[in-house]
Amino acid sequence: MLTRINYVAAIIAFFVVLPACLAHAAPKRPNILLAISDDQSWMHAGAYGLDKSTKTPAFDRIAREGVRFNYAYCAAPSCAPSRSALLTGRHIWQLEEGGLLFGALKAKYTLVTHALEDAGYQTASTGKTYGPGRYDRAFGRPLFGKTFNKHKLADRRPGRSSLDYATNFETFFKQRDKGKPFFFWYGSSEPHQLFDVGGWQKAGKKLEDALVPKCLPDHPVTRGEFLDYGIEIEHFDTHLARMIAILEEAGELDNTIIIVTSDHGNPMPRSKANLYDSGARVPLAIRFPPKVTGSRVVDDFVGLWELAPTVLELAGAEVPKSVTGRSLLPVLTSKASGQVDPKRDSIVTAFERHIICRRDGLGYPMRSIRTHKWAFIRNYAPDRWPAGDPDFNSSHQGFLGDCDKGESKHLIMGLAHDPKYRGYYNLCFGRRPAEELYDMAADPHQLRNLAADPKHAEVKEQLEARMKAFLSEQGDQRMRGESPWDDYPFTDQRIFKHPDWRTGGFPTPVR
Ligand SMILES: [Ca+2]
Repeated sequence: MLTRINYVAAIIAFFVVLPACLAHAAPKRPNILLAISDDQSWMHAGAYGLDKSTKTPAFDRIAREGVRFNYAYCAAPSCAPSRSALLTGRHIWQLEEGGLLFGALKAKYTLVTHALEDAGYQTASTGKTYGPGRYDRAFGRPLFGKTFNKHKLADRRPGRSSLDYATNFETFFKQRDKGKPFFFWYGSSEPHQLFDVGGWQKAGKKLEDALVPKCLPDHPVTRGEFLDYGIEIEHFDTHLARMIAILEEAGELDNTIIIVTSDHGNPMPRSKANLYDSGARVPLAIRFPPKVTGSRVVDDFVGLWELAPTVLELAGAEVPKSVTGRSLLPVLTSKASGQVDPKRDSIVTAFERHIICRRDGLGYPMRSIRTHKWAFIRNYAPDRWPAGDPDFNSSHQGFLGDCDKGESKHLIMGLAHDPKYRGYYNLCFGRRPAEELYDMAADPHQLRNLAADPKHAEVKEQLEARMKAFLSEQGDQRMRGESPWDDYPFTDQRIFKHPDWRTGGFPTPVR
């Protein structure tokens, strides 16, 4: 009897256990799902515990089961530059025209998608990818192997994309080559302006729950706009939840690296197209158990351009020579929370040119260094207007065109003559000194510039020296006194259709 049991056990071991062990010895390469919203500040993802009105259960799950980054930053707070940096693993000053909105993504900088394809991955996308800007034909292949944008939503809302992102992902998932790992890019057009104005009432949201940055007046209009904005973030999150469910049902969830983030901060005044935290700091959560231990919150400074080398390393693909960003792999595979790598105690961000909103199409050049305690910003052309010349109608975005059209912007512009609100107009749209220094612990909304205070002269000098050393090492032309960005053409001719130079009638800010 015993012999017979041993005989059966041996057969089971040979035909069942051994093949399973062999399969384990050569693990499947992971899939990658990158979910990127458009214009979402970090503070509007639920897991950060700051915004009571915006519910993001899918992001929160990825954060809970993965790593949530408290200090994640985009390369530049503008759609195309942030995305080109993410796709190439480079800073914006290392991308020529690729560092600008309406710029150009050049083929000499290898894209993470192409490097993954060369390593045997299939790549696909739904929604917004790189743009607005020109994609170089010299790449010789599309940005993604396949694009899935066929499925549309039945109930389209104002200011919202018609795409049914999750169904498009499902279509890809069913059609994919099961013999190859995939990289799928889910790029929502939300919560980019415009919104369904007043939609918060129908959604049952409450004005008192809105989270409004302190650079904006506390007013029913700004509160309402941030609630409407939150509904767009929830839309992004709902589709992410459906994608997670598709992966889970197919048993592919734990074999998929899920990254959730946004290209930069909110599109209201003094955020997008600014290097303040509300413009440059983004939500970021990464889930990939068991290689990435979950339930961790990390305080290291990380940049979206560092996702390219990270993803390539996790996929076992070669990191192209053109990548300059450092991989996040050591932080991800560490089991620690808080400050994991002591060297990641600061980050440098940059900005050059957004839309045409100043005479001669000039940009607003800035560099910033952020530590846990301080933020320093160098404005290289303080004689220019940060949101655009006040009397120049960009037509694309109206007056003060580096700030997107929207309810808060129009409130502040409309009340510019009111002494109660004039300070907000100046704060959002007025000229700024060449140097800005903020104590981030005491003043997280960056409202009190300490740069001229002699008490802080030493810390300011130290921060700028550190920033300059990094920029010099990373080949920033501005450190050599060069500024090619104002001479690069705007590659999208649509924005020239209605050049409209006229006086706006808005007061000139006093600063
Ligand atoms: Ca954007």
